[in-house]
Amino acid sequence: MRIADDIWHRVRKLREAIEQHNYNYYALDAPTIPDAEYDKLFQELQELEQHYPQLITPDSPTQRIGAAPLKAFSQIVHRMPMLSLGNAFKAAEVDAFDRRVRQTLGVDSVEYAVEPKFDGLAVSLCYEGGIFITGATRGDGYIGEDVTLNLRTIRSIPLQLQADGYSARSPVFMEVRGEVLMLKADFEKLNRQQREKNEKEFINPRNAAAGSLRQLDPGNTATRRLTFLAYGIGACEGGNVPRDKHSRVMDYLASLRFPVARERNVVSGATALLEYHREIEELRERLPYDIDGTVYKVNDLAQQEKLGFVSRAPRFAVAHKFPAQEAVTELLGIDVQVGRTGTLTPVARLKPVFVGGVTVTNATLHNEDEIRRKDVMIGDTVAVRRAGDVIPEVVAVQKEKRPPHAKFFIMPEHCPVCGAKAVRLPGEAVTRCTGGLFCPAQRKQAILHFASRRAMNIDGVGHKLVEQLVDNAIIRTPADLYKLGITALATLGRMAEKSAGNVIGAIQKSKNTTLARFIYALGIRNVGETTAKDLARYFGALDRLMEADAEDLQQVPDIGPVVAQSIASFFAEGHNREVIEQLRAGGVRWEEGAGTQQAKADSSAGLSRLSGKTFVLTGTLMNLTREDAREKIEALGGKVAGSVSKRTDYVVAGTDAGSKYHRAVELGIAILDEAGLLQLLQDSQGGLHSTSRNL
Ligand code: JCF
Repeated sequence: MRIADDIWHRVRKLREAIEQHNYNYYALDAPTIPDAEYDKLFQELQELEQHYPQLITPDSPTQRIGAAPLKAFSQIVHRMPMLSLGNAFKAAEVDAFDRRVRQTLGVDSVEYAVEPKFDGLAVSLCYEGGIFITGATRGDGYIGEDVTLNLRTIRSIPLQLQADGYSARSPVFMEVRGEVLMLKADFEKLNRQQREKNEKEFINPRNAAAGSLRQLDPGNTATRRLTFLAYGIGACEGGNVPRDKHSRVMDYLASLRFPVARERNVVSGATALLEYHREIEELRERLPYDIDGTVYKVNDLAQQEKLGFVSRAPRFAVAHKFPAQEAVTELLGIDVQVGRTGTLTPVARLKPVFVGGVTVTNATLHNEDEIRRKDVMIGDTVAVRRAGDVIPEVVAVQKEKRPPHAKFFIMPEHCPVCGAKAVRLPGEAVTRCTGGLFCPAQRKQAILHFASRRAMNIDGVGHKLVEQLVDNAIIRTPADLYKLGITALATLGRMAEKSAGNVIGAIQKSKNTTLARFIYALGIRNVGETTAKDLARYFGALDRLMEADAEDLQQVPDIGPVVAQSIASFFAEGHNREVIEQLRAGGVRWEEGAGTQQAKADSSAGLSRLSGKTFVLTGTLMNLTREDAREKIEALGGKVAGSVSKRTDYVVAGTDAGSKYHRAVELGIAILDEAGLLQLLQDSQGGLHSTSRNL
């Protein structure tokens, strides 16, 4: 059958477009169309090829998947061996490397091509006449496994080289060297899927990539999204491959559309190498893929040749490794720690182990379910991970090393600090101490939260002070803060009278607050800042909030059954009510209003002037901060928006008001100055107080 020219043309266009999008997505990390659009193009091509199978060519993007499973991998001999790199861990080792290089070359300073060291699997891709023919794992460096079919499923690997300026002269033969890896985001996604299918999760992206690349059925590989990053060229014949600098070889690979590290650079001297290493370590967590160090290569290829090789590693390159983020050690015991809302967290007590650059003796086990999922027992040999500033965690157990005396961990039925009953609610992963503010551990956390900046904002009441105040039985509850005198503080010894005075001053100052801040400061489980604001706006007064049952609470916009229940339970607790009473008696105060709940009922009578009104604040106010103004408006049922529109009711303009002011004038919206706002607030409040029933 003769195929019409326009179909041929369409197929070619689709293939070009799809490969372009593959490149944009995988190599440049800058997709230009949504995934759904890409899928449409792909589907159209698949349909055309189904209809006209004679159009199918091996380099069609649809042919990346689709080969039958293999029985075993065959072997491929690398034309040029795949070397390993010598390692350096310390600055002194990097200095020594640079010194040796300079001495051998007889020069004062050496230029290095530098890049992050990818934590993946090394592979070699063979191109003949610009077409991807075979690909192999590193194997023993001389002979690897033929994983061509799996590599073809990796969309960042060009099937056909087509670079501007080079395409006419693709090398007759070329081995492209690089690493196959799984992006962190794809790894998280894969493990989520594994969890849902009740299948084993992968320990890290590297293992996931290795497992995926070595699938005998390429269909399996295709379902796991892998990425390729090139780092060099092996054997090569013909073409116009740069022969002077490694950095230019990398530019050449990039021009052939191979993904290469964006962070690659050229620097001179050992100091610059170490500086680069620090920069990359700083960047590490934010990179989309795992790295385990940096690679330094003498940039000049003639100098590389002069330096040559020792055994199987080049003398012209070195891998500067980060301290390992995972280490294996022994799990000596499991302690249980208590958090602010009573969360009991099992913490592994470990035989000290050096990991991520520090000695670690504790690591979190998260919760009971995680312990079961990983099948952790006391006495086990475990892998511990410490990445960046994240809390170290136990990631896996080496079950084959489990001793016969290994002990099963059972979550305690009582809080280890206060002895109150510990419960695990249905559907929740965490076990909680029910001791509430009677529990010293919860009490400390609760007081710290109460004093924190976004709550009561008490300067100077930090971790150490609270620890001392509670341990010495000077305070028990947040309310006790308001009974503190300078003498009591001074007895702690660590504080000069002046700073004790400052702390007392800050405590006194915090007495003037808002209802929203106060509700947030109480530290009710599931009640963050936003929910606290919603509650304050809706109820307008603390008593009304305290009297509300779970059903009433669900009437508040955005509050569901779970949050409603935790609020109701909090206020049902006599101890909590007592502390609130003491806080009020101690002088903590805020402005109250009818709230939107009341306002709704009152609005027909025109009593609430702010409920449902939208304000925009602009410029600098003299007596109020913007945050104060917002809180006051919200306390009376108003809303504060960020930009002026037709729906804006008032624009509050301070000094230096800019475009928002002009926009308000344009739209004919009411403009208030600060005095006008205060007047409006006062009027609205007065009106409500005189008519509100529950105050
Ligand atoms: O992971 C890398 N970025 C990397 C690994 C870079 C290189 O230039 C390498 C490598 C492994 C071996 N060069 C060799 C010879």
